[in-house]
Amino acid sequence: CQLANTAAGLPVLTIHNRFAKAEISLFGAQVLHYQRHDEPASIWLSNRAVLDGSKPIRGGIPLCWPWFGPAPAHLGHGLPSHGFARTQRWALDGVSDHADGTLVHLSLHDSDTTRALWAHPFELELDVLVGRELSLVLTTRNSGNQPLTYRGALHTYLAISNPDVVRVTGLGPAYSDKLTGQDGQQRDVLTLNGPLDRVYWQPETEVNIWDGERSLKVTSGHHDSIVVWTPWQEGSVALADMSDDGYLTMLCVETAIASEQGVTVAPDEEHSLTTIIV
Ligand code: TA6
Repeated sequence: CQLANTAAGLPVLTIHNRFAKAEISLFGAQVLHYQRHDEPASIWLSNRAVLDGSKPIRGGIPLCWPWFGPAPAHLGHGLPSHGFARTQRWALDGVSDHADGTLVHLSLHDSDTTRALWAHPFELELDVLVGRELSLVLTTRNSGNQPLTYRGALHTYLAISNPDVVRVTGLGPAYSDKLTGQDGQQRDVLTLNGPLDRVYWQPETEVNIWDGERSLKVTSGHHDSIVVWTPWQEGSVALADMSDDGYLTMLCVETAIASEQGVTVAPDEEHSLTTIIV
């Protein structure tokens, strides 16, 4: 593995082992790339992603934490969407080789910067295993003396070949549609034919994304929902860091804690949110 700065100055760890190749940015502890040998990439990165640390990176697996979407109103105004974990510089604590792949350990602790946005003391750890599977474990440890409530997501941008052929199964019936503000029931498999931004509340542990010849599987743990998002054409055009046809090759399937109550972690306790992509 190798740690080097990109041309724009972003510190990126490259892992190349007998299973796969992966890239992880220390800015945001964000997986940017994952590709098993002799297979197309599983993870999508925008060809217009801003890679200089000045804004969140479009694509890969952004870590949304300690809130999902807009900040809860009681925290005040002007806070960044999807929290601040994705725009902090994380520490690289270790890289080790194992029978099933390369394990990368990253961490982020509260600092003056984070406490200005959110008062809680915390220790956040991300373990990424790069093997036949890509596995992420995001552990929230409450290092303060008050209960800590958080929400978040492993906001995975999956690479797809063509949205017209994509079928998603395992999402369960009940969803909230963020575009219409309505709740709905998924009757069948999910197909894509326009912008979609939904929170599925009763997903199965495994969500399968059938993409013509290929399929991807997202296995989640300790979440309360799966979020599915595609901006479609109008959304891609509106995003400066996505090309106008970006929606043709990506679909977000996110292991999330999106409920209003979130997860509350007692002092000295921890909670881990997990996703495995294969
Ligand atoms: O997870 C879906 C979502 O919350 C959408 O509402 C959409 O805005 C997307 O994430 C991207 O958010 P971002 O802040 O990265 O532009």
